[in-house]
Amino acid sequence: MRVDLIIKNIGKLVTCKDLGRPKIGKEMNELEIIENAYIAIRDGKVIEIGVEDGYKSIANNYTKIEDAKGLLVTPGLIDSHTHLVHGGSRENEFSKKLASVPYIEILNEGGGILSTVNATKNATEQQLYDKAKKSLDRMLELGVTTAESKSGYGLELETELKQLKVSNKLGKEHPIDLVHTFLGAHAVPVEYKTNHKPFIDEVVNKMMPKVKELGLAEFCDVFCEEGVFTIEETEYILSKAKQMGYKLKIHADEIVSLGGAELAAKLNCTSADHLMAASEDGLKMMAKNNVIANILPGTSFNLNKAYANARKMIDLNVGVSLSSDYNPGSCPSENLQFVMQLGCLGLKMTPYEVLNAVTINAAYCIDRQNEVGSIEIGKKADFVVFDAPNVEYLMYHFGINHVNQVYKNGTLVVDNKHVIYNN
Ligand code: IZC
Ligand code: ZN
Repeated sequence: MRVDLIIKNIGKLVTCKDLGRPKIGKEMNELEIIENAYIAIRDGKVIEIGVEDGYKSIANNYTKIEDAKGLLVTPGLIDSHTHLVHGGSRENEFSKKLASVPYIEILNEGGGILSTVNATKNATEQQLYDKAKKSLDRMLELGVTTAESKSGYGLELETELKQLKVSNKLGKEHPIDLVHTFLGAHAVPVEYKTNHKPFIDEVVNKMMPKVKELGLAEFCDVFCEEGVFTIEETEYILSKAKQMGYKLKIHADEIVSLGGAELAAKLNCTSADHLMAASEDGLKMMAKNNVIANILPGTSFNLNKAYANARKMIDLNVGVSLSSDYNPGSCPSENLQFVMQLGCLGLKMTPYEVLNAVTINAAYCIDRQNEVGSIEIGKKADFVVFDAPNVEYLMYHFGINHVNQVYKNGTLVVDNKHVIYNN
């Protein structure tokens, strides 16, 4: 048997084992942890997991053997909600934000998302690529090996396509695998403020078919919020998207309780994201229809808002995932480890729940559960060696990067905390 690589001497191997569906309820607080483990890899995939020196019987002269030095190994982390590709930044709005001017008010004055739309329109493809690549390198150094990436800073065909092309190119060229989402209904351009209909028609009749035809996005998402898109508008856009073959997501009940959770259940969305203001009925409907609750506590932290009620979601058997929401407005940080720490400190989730939420449940959130999210035979050899003695330590010792090494498809891409892949 040919074995390309063996990682031996893993102090604690946390597999985040796939149950064949998202983890819910008490399952979220369960982790399989194998002590003194090794992983064997061939062609970028895991082919064997064992303990102690069992690897000696499968290693041969061609097998590379690496030593994890007794440290903690987890699946590569998955960031299942990002606004990765965009021009510019919004620190010019920071003082307003600190003076408690609401996020939606800044947007309605033509700032916020609309200012990033301008910066994205004015940026070349190369500029967008270089900026997003820098963010991806940071994510990789923090242990992320798969991420979702949304458009939504064009609000017209040409710029939406530009963003999605950059995203797709990065997905092919960067070690982090990307899953692409069309978010044409991210804000209403100023000229359509009093009449959304012609803009929605552009999104549905012009942008969605073209993006689909070019194969640039597999999910469609809408920012459903008071002052942005209503429940009825969101339902219309996403129903059309479903007919065109998109899988669905909603920015739901972030600031105002509009019934986004209920709509996500009705449309069988893969996930509903944010949910700080979601109703209990909506959450129950999500549980029934297997919609993942994708919580973004970095945004609550940054906007100084209440955290989503993760404990209730877990009690109601909703599958919970966590992600960064990395974007230039409400969460200008790529740091998923900080989000994990907020998962404990802000959402009151346990460290085990948090780890399941950024691995296997995050994989379900972007429909990649067959490839990633757990360390198991047949899945991609994506994993992180943390300079930590156990899972709890990752969330307890906050504000620093615990990563030592990152492996993507069985290749070492981060060593000593820095990217080392060739590009
Ligand atoms: O650029 O503000 N919430 N969309 C919805 C965002 C945040 C991104 C942004
Ligand atoms: Zn978002």
